Amino acid sequence: MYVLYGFPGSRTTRVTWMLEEIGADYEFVATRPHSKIAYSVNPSGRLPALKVDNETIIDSIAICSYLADCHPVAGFTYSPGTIERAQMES
Ligand SMILES: N[C@@H](CCC(=O)N[C@@H](CS)C(=O)NCC(=O)O)C(=O)O
Repeated sequence: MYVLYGFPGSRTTRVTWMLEEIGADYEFVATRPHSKIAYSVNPSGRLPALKVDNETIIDSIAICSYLADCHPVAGFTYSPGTIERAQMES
């Protein structure tokens, strides 16, 4: 299960949208940047952050790319090493 840390009306929405689109099971922890909770998942206190098991991913685009790779059936990315992947990231 994923745990998303962030707040509505911010870059967190990119990740919320992605999680909903791929149909992932996730918990949402609503918190503001630089809160005690925010610093517990990111030393810079910035959000969003996604906890995956005991690891944390920061940066909304890095998180969405990771989710797209982990859920290929959802069709949000192409396989690494393909021309389509390179063109998508261009
Ligand atoms: N590139 C990061 C930027 C993260 C970011 O700056 N988030 C804002 C909220 S939308 C924040 O935490 N601001 C507080 C700060 O910059 O100190 C991402 O896309 O997740």
